[in-house]
Amino acid sequence: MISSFVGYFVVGVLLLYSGITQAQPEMEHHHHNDHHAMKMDETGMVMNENADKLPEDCSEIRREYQFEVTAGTEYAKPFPGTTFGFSDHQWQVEPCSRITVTFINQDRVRHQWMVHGLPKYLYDQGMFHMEAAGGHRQSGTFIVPSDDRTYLVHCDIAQHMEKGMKAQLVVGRGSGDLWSVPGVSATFERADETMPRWLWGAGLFCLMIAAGLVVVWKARISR
Ligand SMILES: [Cu+2]
Repeated sequence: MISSFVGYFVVGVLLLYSGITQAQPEMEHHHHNDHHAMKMDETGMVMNENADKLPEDCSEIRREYQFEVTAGTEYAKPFPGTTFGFSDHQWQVEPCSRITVTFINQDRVRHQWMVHGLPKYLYDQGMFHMEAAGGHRQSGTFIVPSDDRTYLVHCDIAQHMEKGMKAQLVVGRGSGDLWSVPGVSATFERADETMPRWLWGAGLFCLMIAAGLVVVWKARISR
């Protein structure tokens, strides 16, 4: 009787633990210690801007794009479970394009528009990065390589990506949608989804305690 209770208890703890570990957002750490190709002032910064160096697989600039991206809490409204958002969560471009993004921050807190996975010989740490202080805008240009690829775009400020600031830049046919991009991969129930998983583990844990108490109570009665 006691050993089966211990068994349930261990299973309960394991389930609760797995619920907790799965609820942990994946974190990426970046070290911004390189100061070349960086513009910075009180309105924000632009890092690794590249308007003229061609990726080695491109013979010419195939197309020019100008995007205006607005960041703010109002763009989170269509997506339950999010707090922040971009005015668009997906941009489609041709390979070897030159892209100029004007990033407008409507919130009071600072926000970023950061692309990952670009060639490291052109972009330090493979990223192009803009940050706009609250109420400010930044503008920057970069050139994408020739391969079909989907690049992660996000705001790297703690918890902002998890709260909705995740997007994708699709070059050519792309390489598949990224996970939980609001309005794109339509699985932003993630915030809602992790809650029940937590509650489920916690609920089970309570149930185990209750079962244990019943066992102890019954044992006392039969004494
Ligand atoms: Cu942000």
